[in-house]
Amino acid sequence: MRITALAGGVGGARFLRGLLRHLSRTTSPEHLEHEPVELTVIGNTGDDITLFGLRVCPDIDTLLYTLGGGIHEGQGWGRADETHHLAEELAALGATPQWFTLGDKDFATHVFRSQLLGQGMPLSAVVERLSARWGLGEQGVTLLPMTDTPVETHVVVADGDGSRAIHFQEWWVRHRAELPAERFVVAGLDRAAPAPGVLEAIRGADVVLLPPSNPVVSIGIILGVPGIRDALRGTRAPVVGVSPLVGGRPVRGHADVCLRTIGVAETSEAVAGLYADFLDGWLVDEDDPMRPRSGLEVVHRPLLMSSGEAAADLAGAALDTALRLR
Ligand code: GDP
Ligand code: FO1
Ligand code: CA
Repeated sequence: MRITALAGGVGGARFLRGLLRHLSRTTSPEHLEHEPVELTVIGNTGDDITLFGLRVCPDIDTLLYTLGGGIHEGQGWGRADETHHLAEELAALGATPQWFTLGDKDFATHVFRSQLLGQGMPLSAVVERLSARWGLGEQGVTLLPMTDTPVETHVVVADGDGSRAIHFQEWWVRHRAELPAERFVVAGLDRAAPAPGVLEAIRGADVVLLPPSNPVVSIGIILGVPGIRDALRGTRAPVVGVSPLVGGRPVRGHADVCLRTIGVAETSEAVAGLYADFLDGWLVDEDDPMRPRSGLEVVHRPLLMSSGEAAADLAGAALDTALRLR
């Protein structure tokens, strides 16, 4: 069975780790339900940023570290058991920025990636090398960046009488999304080509899953890569998503601010509306007021991934919904 998922960082990674956990428990000898699964993950690269001359891909790295067992569980991003000698020395030198924390082990990823990119290797090939480091292949997982074209999400913020654009990470991390945002501008997106294998993974999938990733700056950016949305509309696979909102609020992060910025209500129903042209099934929280509608199966489930088991249950419910709709 070929499963394809679109994913941002922490929400996407925890859901997909839950999916792998669900699959391993249902393919144990006593539950031989599923045929072997090939999971292809299409990761957001709009969050990418160049810092200290190094290319940093936060969402891709969060996926690698989470699925590979090296993530800092408390933060949800970065490496477990980190030290910060390099960042401390950079700060002592007066290097900027100092609002983005990079640990020593994490730095090694960025040095390696930047070295290979500098030699002319496309990002997708670099991600393949990093995936080998984290044992993704052994788990049946192929991680693809949405595109090899450098793309960067910027936020246009009010500034006195005018406005200026800052990098998404500066808005999100430094300003905690508290600087009033006018709009998002994604540099390079209109000319970006899907990375090799991306469209094939959507068109050839048996099931497509949308984890509860940020609908604006994670999933929304992936959908903006020319060709990806059309592939989702055209695939024969059922497309099933999970709402990132519980009680009208994101479980973590600032998806509510992102939705307000693009003029979309902070409800699961409105988020489903962003995917209306290809979405077949939608998981919302048990207490969510959203009701079934024609053309969309709405499934109420506990939506909090409060443990590995809860994440596996949620991913299992999304997969079962998709298999029912096949
Ligand atoms: P990011 O790139 O690190 O921001 O991660 P994603 O874009 O993949 O996911 C962020 C979204 O995941 C946020 O909008 C959260 O509301 C959502 N999220 C995080 N944890 C949970 C959870 O346990 N359940 C659900 N339903 N959504 C979650
Ligand atoms: N998020 C933060 O809130 N503060 C940080 O200092 C920070 C550093 C960081 C370093 C590497 C990495 O892969 C991710 C990092 N993140 C940090 C997470 C992050 O970039 C954002 O949460 C997401 O991109 C927002 O979607
Ligand atoms: Ca992100």
